[in-house]
Amino acid sequence: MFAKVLIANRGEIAVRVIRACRELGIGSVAVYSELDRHALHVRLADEAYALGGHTAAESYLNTDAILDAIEKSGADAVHPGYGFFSENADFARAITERGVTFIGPPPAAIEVMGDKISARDAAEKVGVHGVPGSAALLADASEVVAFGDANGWPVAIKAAYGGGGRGMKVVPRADEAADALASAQREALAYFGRNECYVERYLTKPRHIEVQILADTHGNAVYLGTRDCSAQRRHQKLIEEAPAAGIPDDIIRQMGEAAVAVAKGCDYTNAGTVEFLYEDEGFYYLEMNTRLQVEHPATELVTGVDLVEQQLRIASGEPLPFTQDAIEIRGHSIEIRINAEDPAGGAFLPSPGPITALAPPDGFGTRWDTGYEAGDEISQYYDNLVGKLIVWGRDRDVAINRALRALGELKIEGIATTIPADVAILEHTDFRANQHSTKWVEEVLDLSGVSTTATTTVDVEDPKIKREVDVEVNGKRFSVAMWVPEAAAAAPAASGGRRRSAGSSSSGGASGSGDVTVPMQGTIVKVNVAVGDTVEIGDAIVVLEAMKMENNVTAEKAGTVTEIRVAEGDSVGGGDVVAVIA
Ligand code: MV4
Repeated sequence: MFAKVLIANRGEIAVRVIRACRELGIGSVAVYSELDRHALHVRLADEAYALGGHTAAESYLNTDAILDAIEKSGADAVHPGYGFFSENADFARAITERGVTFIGPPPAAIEVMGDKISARDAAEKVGVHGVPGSAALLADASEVVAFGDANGWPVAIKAAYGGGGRGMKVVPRADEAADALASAQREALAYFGRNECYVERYLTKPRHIEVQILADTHGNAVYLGTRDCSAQRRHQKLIEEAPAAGIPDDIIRQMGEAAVAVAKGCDYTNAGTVEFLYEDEGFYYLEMNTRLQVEHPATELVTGVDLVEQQLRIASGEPLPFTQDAIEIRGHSIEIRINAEDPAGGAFLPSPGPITALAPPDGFGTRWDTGYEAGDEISQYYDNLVGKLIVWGRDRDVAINRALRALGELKIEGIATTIPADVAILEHTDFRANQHSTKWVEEVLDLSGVSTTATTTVDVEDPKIKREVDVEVNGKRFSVAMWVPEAAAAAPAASGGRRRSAGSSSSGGASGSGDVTVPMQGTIVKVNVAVGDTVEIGDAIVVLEAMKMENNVTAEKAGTVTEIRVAEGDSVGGGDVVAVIA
């Protein structure tokens, strides 16, 4: 087993890995950006090293700074968490070359699954199929028409080299095929640099089901049941559950065996997830995620398997301690993601800022995974996941009731959160009846009037709080405890300039800023408006892709668009003004 693991990540997942290391007697090494100097993962780790920088690119994605921290700490393995370097084969190779273990799959497996065409081929090779479609790339719209006439409408045109949610066009009828193909090819070229597209049947009410797998370096691989992640909007998951409910046992077994076959087919090791679409007792391979996922605790609660412990054991060469027949799914779990976003009637406006109060829920079957405590700040520069509430119940109804009970206890002040939207989903009869699909949150769930107003109460008495003051010696952090007035402790970092994004704080006001700013660095993938357009509060002005997710950047003010400062494909930094509304 490793002596010391460096966690190349931040927030709740860094905390999750540090805890697993501690339980196994492994030393933990945190790394941190300027903004995270006092973050919970830094406070909990045995050692911590500064990366410098504010944005993800300057810190957690700075290969040289991370390699330097590995060297200084003497860590013998690196856990990448999710996001950042977790699916970066070059990073995995770079550390492996230095004799340090990457706690994840082999780089070659990351590469196979990182490309949509090779990932599909890898699954086909072992008899696991995607949605039925034409194998060939499309040369002409007549091929779309022929496919639809032969297999039924609607059909979906997808970008061959695409990924995420982009580039898919739904074609309801033959006479829309030509326009749809042209549009899909244009988008594919703009997003992915290649215009090749293919066609497949369009599933109108699919569920997003994923299978967790573990594979060791001795040729053993198992599946640990399913998760249903259908409750999502714009490809951001809101609530996940395990197991996926209402799927016949024999189909669950077939999906599990298919997932294991895909993993074995690409010589996969460590933890991974195979994603499927499920409709009418059919399941169709989508892709494989070659990392530990945000929603992994849902699986842990119904299997009793500590997935991070198994990741560490597998990476250090141990064989899996159980076989497939020993894995039993007990009861039901639900994970609720709590993000620093105001649901704002469905707009989901980012709400970074200091957390002034945080009281986590507790009780039977209740788990709270977070990277923050009261007094910490949610930065606009990183993913705004505040924490995950994961509950277990003996069945799905019990778990839903427990989730609602625990959400009622959870108190978060200072920032707006997605809790009201999570409650709206859990309370909805469609969700309770397991009638929802991947389109349900966006097309059926009514979030009008659902919003949190950010509470910005500051304690007037200004009590003294414990504050750790850091000293860095050669970039290594040492901390000293001090009792200081809260206001001083909460003072923001001096540098940085643009600190607050529009759309983040002053929630709900009728006269928000006319400057439309992006909340974090990323790429503009869509500009929805033109100069002269009239917009309402909450209208999506541009779509920003950041950390593999698409985010609507919305108007804070109603009026006329007088300026657009970006084009599709532009890179932007957190706080940049992308449009002006007068
Ligand atoms: C589909 C589909 C229906 N039919 N393919 C969207 C993202 C991409 N990775 C796959 N996606 C879909 N492909 C066919 N033939 C519906 C979706 C889809 C979806 C899939 C998974 C999770 C959420 C989704 C939300 C909307 C659409």
